[in-house]
Amino acid sequence: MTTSLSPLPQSRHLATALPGPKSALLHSQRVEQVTSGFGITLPVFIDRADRGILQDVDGNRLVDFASGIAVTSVGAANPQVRARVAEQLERFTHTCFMVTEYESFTEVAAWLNKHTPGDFEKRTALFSTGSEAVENAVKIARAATGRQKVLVFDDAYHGRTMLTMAMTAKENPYKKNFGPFPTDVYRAPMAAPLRWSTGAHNATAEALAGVEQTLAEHDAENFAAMVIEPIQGEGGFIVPSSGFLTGLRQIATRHGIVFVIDEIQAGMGRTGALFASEHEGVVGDLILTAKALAGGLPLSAVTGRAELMNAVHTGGLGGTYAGNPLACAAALGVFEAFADGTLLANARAIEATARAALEPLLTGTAIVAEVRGRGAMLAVEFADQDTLEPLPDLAKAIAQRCHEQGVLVLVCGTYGNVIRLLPPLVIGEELLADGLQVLAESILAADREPVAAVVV
Ligand code: PLZ
Repeated sequence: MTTSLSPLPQSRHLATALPGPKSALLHSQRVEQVTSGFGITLPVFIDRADRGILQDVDGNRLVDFASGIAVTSVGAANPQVRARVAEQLERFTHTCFMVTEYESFTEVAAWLNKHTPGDFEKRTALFSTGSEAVENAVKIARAATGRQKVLVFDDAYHGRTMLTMAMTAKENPYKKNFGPFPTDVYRAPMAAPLRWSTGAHNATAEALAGVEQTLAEHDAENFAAMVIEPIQGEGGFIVPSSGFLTGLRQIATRHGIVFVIDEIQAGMGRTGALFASEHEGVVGDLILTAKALAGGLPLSAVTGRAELMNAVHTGGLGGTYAGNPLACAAALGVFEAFADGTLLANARAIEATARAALEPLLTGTAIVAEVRGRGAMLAVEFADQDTLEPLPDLAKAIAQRCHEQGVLVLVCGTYGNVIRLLPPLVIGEELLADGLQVLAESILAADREPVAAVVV
């Protein structure tokens, strides 16, 4: 390793107001050069990142409750990842796995085949982005079954490519103006307990009945794949009510539909188990990983039953950068980081600390409708506690208060009224507590003051 950077202090520090002058200048240059089609959560430019801290070009140190949207779970400068990538960088950057081979591709596949749920023979295909993994899972399911249709769920998020936009539920910003979309995508109810119209206790049974009905209406025997997130990400960190995932598994089996679990956001240790589907003991025929898989380098995977994965004609899967050697090296570093179980324990400890800080707000305020999630994938939903009317402006104002104080949080949810927490699993206890305190105080302040007074 050639780097001589010292570790970043793990404390929040504001050298300037946010954004600082250097960030403001860089942002104005960005506006001149970069498409306005990309949004921005917080317009600060990052100079370095380490464990729970993002340090910007003005010397501000922010608490990272985003992990680049659930990517840098092992830290954005993880030593094992850096060492593996640096070593690979010296040897070669790319050959294209479809042209000549390298061992790390097989090693990543072997790890995924071994560690993903399911006691059957598996094969893995590597790609670069999460959307690509979703698209390829549908290709594989279609080739294996000879069927066309795809079942997805309310509030789902699966990506921004044409097919995955069709599979994603939320119109604005993801789909608006971008149609027409591929056909043969159908949507069924998701067992989301908080807003289930007849009460949370009915969600599993009624949502499963809705799934059966959707399948029946469109000829169940022509569905190739059913694709579900074990905990929904962009849709609002919705944990399906107990029994829903196992019920879906049974329905898929009954109709010969390939059951695809999209663990792109919830997987790779985020929830305190390697895969979120483990909490429900449910096994997919195909399982999708990306994001945290390679600790910040672009890598995604479809892993699943060998007979499905091998049903595609040779040459039918691939991509120039699919399973790029630097990304595979990074993934091997991530696997090393997870090997002793500490990071999974950290995820569970983060949940305990965050719940202790945030659950009192359920009774202490009138605006927190739910604190939910698993492990280090946690969210606070803002809604009127009596009517459940979503409060998106309030969520944004609270996020903004956090940002002004140097705590980076992300908003999500179909109604845009959910603040989600995705800290790196290597965040220190003190920093976590500090960030949570800022969030809790921002929520209390917003509860006391009208939204208009909060937005600066
Ligand atoms: N499936 C469950 O969460 C990506 C999207 C951010 P890509 N989520 C973050 C944004 O606004 O673009 C995601 C996901 C689930 C698929 C994807 C898609 O992964 O790597 O962004 O293509």
